[in-house]
Amino acid sequence: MKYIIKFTIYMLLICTISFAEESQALELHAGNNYISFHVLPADPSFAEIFQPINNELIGIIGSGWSLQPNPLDDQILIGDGPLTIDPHLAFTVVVSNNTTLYVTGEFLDPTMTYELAAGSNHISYPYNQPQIIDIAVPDVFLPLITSISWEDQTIWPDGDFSGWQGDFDIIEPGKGYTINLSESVEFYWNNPISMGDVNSDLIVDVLDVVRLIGIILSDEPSVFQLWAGDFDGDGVLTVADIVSVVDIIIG
Ligand SMILES: [Ca+2]
Ligand SMILES: [Ca+2]
Repeated sequence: MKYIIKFTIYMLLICTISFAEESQALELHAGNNYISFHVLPADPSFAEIFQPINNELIGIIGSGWSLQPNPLDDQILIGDGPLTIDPHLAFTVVVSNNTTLYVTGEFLDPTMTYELAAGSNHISYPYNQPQIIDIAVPDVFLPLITSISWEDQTIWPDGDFSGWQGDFDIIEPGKGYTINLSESVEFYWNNPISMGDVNSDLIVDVLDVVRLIGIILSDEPSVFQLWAGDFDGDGVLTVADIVSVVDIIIG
């Protein structure tokens, strides 16, 4: 009997860990907040995602567009902006009071790249882990970058491109960044997550094995999960991939 209870508790624990969606909490302060998402649902509709903070929402401002709540219908937004969130983009959210926006869904594709133009580009930071700027931006891009800004804080590369100067040292999840470039380039942030780290907490351990089992048993894997777990590169998550993660753990 004792073993049955233990087994049941263990299975419940596994289910709780395995089938939870990813989530992101965005703390917004009254006024303008320059943000981006690293978790999005399969259908990332602006109206649906921002509906929980509709009472505080004044507007969403992107590059050349804006959206506002419809005073007659809190299920929709009005304005000339897009209906869905492009995971590459950052934008400004204007709220009347301090509030927290919770989003559930999946981590973004960790290999995503950005087609950036010469001049100003408003881009997301697609990872749930912060990185110091020297690591977050691969060295190859330093000669092309004039500056990177978040809200009123700005940094720029040293004259000899060996490092950074300015107002911040860390690129953080949930923030939006404006990158100013001298020429167009296909940009990417350094990916801080390693293969096997299916839950993206910077450690490969038994929780990743449990998560992987849960995905195999239940879900269609997300792009992130497939990238993190498909060690044999056959396009599906199977027991062979679990064995590879266990190999990493036991060294
Ligand atoms: Ca992990
Ligand atoms: Ca596989």
